[in-house]
This record gives sequence, C-alpha cells and structure tokens, in this order.
Amino acid sequence: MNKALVLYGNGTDYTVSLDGKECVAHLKGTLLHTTKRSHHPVCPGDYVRIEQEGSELVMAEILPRMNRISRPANYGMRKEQVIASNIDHLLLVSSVFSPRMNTGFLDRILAYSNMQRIETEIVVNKTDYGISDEEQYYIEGYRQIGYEVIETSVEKSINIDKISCLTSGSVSALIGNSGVGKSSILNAIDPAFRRKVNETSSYSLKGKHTTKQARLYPLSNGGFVLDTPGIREFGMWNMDFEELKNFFPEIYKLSSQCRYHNCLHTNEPGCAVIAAADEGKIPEFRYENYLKIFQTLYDNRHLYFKKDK
Ligand SMILES: Nc1nc2c(ncn2[C@@H]2O[C@H](COP(=O)(O)OP(=O)(O)OP(=O)(O)O)[C@@H](O)[C@H]2O)c(=O)[nH]1
Ligand SMILES: [Mg+2]
Ligand SMILES: [Zn+2]
Repeated sequence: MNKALVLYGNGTDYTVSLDGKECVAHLKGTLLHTTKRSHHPVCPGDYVRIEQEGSELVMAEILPRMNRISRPANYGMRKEQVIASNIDHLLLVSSVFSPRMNTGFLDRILAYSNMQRIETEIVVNKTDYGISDEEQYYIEGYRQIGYEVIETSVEKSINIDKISCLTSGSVSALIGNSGVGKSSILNAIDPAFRRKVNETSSYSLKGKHTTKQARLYPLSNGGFVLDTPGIREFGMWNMDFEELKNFFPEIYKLSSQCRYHNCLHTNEPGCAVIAAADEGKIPEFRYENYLKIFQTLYDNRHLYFKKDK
C-alpha cells in the first residue's frame, strides 16, 4: 500500500510526504461526502492511502486517526474543524509578554489534549523579557501538577535545544495564541526551514508575519512539526461537562476522596477538591479555570454533538 503523510492543503489538493518526497495528491470526491460534520475532511497529520489515477495521485482513504486536535468551526458550533491529527507531542506555546500567559486558554487546551491522550508540554517563550511573579506562580503551579514547562527564548537561544530534542523522530504540533512565537521557534529549531516558514506567512497590517494555514514541516532531525495559525479561543469539541474533571490531573487524583462518587467538584458537600483548593494544595488558578470551563461546557451542552466516534 502507498501510505502518505498529509503536510498541508485545502479543498481538494494536498501536499503529502510519500516515500520521503513531497508531492500533490487530490482528494477523491467520495471521501468528501463521508464526513458531513467535518469542516476539513483531511488535515495535516493524516495518513492517507494513495492511488495512481492516470497521471494523478489521489487520496483514496484516510487511515484511522490515533488522535486529533479539533475545534468547533467558527461559523457554528455544530461543525467540527480538525486542525491536525496523529500528534505525538503537543507543544502548547505561551509567552510572558505580548501576549502574556492566559491560563484560561492554556487549561482548555490541556484538558482537551488530555482527553485525546496527546503528550503535552507547556512552552513559555520570550523569557528574555523577564518572568514576572505572576507568571512564575503559574509556571510553578503547572510543574506541581506534573506538567513539563519549558522556558524558552528564541531571541537568546534559551532551551531551543530541548525543543529540538523533543521533536526529533516524532510528529509535534505548535499551538497557542497569535504572536507567542510558534513560527519563530520552528525557525530556531531548524534554520534550514527559515525561508519556507516565511514564505507561507503574510504581512498583516501590524507588519508582522502571521501564519495563515496549519502546515506540517519535515525537519532534518527526522521529525515533523506542525505550525498552526494563532488561535484566540479554543472550544472543546466533543467534551461533556461531566467528564471535564477527568482531564484535570490534580482534580482527578483527588476525586476518590470526595463524599460522592459522582462529585463534579463545583459545590458539593464533602468535596476533597474544593477543600484542597481552599488549603492551597492544588493551584487556585487551575481550580478557578476548571469552574469557568465547566460552566461553559454546561451552558453549551446542547450545542455540541455528543460523541460520534
Ligand atoms: N523578545 C522576543 N521576541 C520573540 C521571541 N520569539 C518570538 N518573538 C517575536 O514575537 C513576534 C511573533 O512571533 P511569531 O513567531 O510570528 O509568532 P506566532 O506564534 O507564530 O504568531 P501567529 O503565526 O500569528 O500565530 C515576532 O515579532 C517575533 O520576532 C522571543 O523569544 N523573544
Ligand atoms: Mg506563526
Ligand atoms: Zn469533589
């Protein structure tokens, strides 16, 4: 079988990596109709079966996805937009300045990637600006829970080698708000790709390069890294409000100590999570974000489709 990895594309034409070479393959019409709920039927990271049709290569089948990063398409919560699939490492990028760390946003993605069982590291970039007490508190909070937090500076080449190591031989995705430095990190880990990254970027009115399209780049270290356009908000596709608690590791660990086995840790008597948050045993900002995300998922419970795997 001719198996190829989708790097980028739109509509019906996609650039794929086939036997180490990049080539263009078309999406077979029949595949377009199989996924009515999906905005993009094929995404970077998908493995596809390639067939030769005349002089053209066509994608005849999308192989089962190990995991996926999706969000509700902008124009309606009921359609899924798959940003990427088959991700080994998610590098969740934030920065300490312009923009500053937004833990509400980070915690949405962390819960989602936990649900998808994607190993996730938090990158705190632009540390050359200095880390404020507030950011330090967040960083320590995440480390206390068990997340790996990598403090980087592209400007001063700090910990870029760590990112290179992580991305070697696997498929990683850089995700985060616009302007945190995702494309800059990609450039820094593999200077050979500097030109390519800039080619796909376009100048915005502010005079900055902004990534417009998710694209998987092959690296010289044998890995692939997905650069994504900055996202402002992250809706959580396919997550029920009742299961959110399972995807906050520190909350999940405490749940067996709650009085009620089905405790949702919002206002129940005898809740071990509320007690731990009050006593400062789990980071307060995380618990506050849990409550906020819980409320959003609860309010939107009729909008999102239930699990449709
Ligand atoms: N001081 C400093 N500036 C940085 C660092 N990393 C990136 N920048 C700057 O931050 C700006 C945004 O960087 P990008 O790499 O385009 O950010 P991005 O996350 O790819 O943004 P989008 O493509 O819009 O999502 C650029 O002007 C970079 O030069 C850093 O470590 N330190
Ligand atoms: Mg970018
Ligand atoms: Zn509880």
